[in-house]
Amino acid sequence: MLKLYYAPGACSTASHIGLEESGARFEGQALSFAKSEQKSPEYLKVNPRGRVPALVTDEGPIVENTAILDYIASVHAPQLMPKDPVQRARAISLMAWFSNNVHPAFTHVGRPERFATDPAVFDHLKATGRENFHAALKEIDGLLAGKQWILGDAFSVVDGYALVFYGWGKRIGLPVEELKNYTAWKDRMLARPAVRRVLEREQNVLVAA
Ligand SMILES: N[C@@H](CCC(=O)N[C@@H](CS)C(=O)NCC(=O)O)C(=O)O
Repeated sequence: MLKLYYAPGACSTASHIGLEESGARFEGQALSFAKSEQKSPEYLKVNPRGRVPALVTDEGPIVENTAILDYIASVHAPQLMPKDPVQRARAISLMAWFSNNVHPAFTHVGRPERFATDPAVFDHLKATGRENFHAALKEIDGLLAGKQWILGDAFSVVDGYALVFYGWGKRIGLPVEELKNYTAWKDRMLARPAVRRVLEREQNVLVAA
């Protein structure tokens, strides 16, 4: 059976939602960052980089949300990725941007020490990261204009990935409610039973009382 390693509220929520939406049977294993479980010798055997998510398959682990989500769709739920090669490339392109730009912008806010050794510049890195992250959320809001789901009419694994950033924006106090398309789409996401199950399991900020 598939086993997903995740940390509640982390970017691994993207893969968690993709799996839950796919209907595939899987075991979820939550790791605690507070206890540094992602750096435990056992977990480093699964992902030597000490990051989540990791999806363990019969053929070994797969890491990186983009790869995990494409794998989930190709093996368990083809309806969750476009079939047309150009549309599929655009879906992967969007996930690559999430992973390479949007996520690292947020990392500057929480972990500036990853980007500079001089503590004197940490506040500057945090402020720049916050600005860049907010700009990315606005870009996602624009991408959602006139669309039901992030790729258009069909829900896909990319939607779960986009939800992570809305929650992170809320967590750091950005005015996410001002992003009208993103907020209306977030409400459509929360109306999906599989998405809700994952957010409740992870006690995500988007469903917290
Ligand atoms: N590009 C990777 C990012 C993985 C990543 O950085 N995960 C973070 C959580 S959002 C993590 O595991 N952090 C633990 C740590 O930095 O110690 C992906 O999309 O899977």
